[in-house]
Amino acid sequence: MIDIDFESLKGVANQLRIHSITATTAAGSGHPTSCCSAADLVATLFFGQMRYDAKNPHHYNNDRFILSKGHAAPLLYAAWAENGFIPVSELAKLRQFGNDLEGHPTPRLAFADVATGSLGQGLGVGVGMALAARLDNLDYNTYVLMGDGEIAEGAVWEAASLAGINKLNNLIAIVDANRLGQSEATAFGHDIGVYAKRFEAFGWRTEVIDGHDIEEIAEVLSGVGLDNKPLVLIAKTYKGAGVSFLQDKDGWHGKPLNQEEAAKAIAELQPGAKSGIGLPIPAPSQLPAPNNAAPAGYPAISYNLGDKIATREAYGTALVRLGEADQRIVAVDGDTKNSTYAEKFFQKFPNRSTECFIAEQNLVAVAIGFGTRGKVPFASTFATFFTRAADQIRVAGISQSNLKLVGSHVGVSIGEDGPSQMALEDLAMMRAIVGSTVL
Ligand SMILES: Cc1ncc(C[n+]2csc(CCOP(=O)(O)OP(=O)(O)O)c2C)c(N)n1
Repeated sequence: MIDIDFESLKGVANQLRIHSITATTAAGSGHPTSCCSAADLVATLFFGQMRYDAKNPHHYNNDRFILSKGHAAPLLYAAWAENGFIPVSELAKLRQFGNDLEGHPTPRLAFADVATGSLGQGLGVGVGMALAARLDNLDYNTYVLMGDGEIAEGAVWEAASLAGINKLNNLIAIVDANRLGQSEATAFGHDIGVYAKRFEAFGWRTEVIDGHDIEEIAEVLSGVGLDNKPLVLIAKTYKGAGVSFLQDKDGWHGKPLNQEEAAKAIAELQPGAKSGIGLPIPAPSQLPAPNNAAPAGYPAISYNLGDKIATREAYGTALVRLGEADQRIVAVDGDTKNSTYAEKFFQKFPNRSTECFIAEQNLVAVAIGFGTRGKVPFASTFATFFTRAADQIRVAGISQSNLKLVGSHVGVSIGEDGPSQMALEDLAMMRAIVGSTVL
């Protein structure tokens, strides 16, 4: 964290709130109160903590930021306007047909690595990114902002587990614990020690903080990477924070303010607001860029006419051959690698292989994370078990992810094991994915 006076950061946070309210009021829809609760966290991250080139969001060693609670998109857009990447005037086009500033972020925006908004998916993608940073010997950190309602999703805990197992101290989760969900209070409200215990159980270092105290946020963030564990900030916040008639009030989720209400809110926020334009942003360190270039060609594998080779075994052999030619290739598997034959790759290239254990939603999310970092991920398990990750796969389509899913034991081929192991429905599912090719 570089030296930025906390008063400035408080001002920027209010400016982000103003943008979020103004844009959603203009759009006539959106989630302004979900933006307001996280504004102090986002201001501190984007203006002093994260090391990145704001002119080049794709810089290979920029710190990554995943807005897992994608409905707070206006806050993300406001941050990238206040750091100078998009003109502030663009924010007024939020949610307009044909504009890339959609209601939830997608990678059509240079600063969004993945589509978010289907809650619970960001942390798994962050695990993939953090693993990719290690593989490439880069020192960027991956920050994932989640809602407290969101972390009821099981996929979050699949990801938390793998992050703990791999001691990903370059991964930072932030829980914006504003007590409220969409239709009512979250199960644990502001009893946020519950979340700390859960993350601790998964091998994380936990910090329970006041998510509106910029000084405290900055202080705990200055400890990023000092441990051999992933770090989670459980930030106690208030939904609608900063606006007296919204703050901590139920019934305001996903509701824009009308013109009059917006004017009243802005009148409260404006005196303490400050633009972020011109504030110094720490640069990414200059480490060698990874070689993510595609090879000129791939080796052919020939079999003799009449040879009988199981398709899964041929997959394992082919993946190794591809991996020899193309160092972008990484493999992930869900404790089936001796059946899918991904183990051939795991044995040959252990540093490019990740065992994700029996957690298929996370298996797919981790692969997506690798894909965002220029890798070519191959994820394998029994074909039928990919249906568990239907939503991650669907969102990968929206993200235009480079993702190879390899399912073994297709159709009724595993007949003796019974129908629970047979891949039948998955073909229909895969064929519905935008941009997909099914072989
Ligand atoms: C998987 C999924 N289920 C439901 C929704 C609908 N939804 C959008 S926001 C929201 C509440 C989120 O609450 P929280 O995570 O606490 O975020 P907050 O807006 O309070 O910051 C819900 C249920 C969704 N987007 N994704």
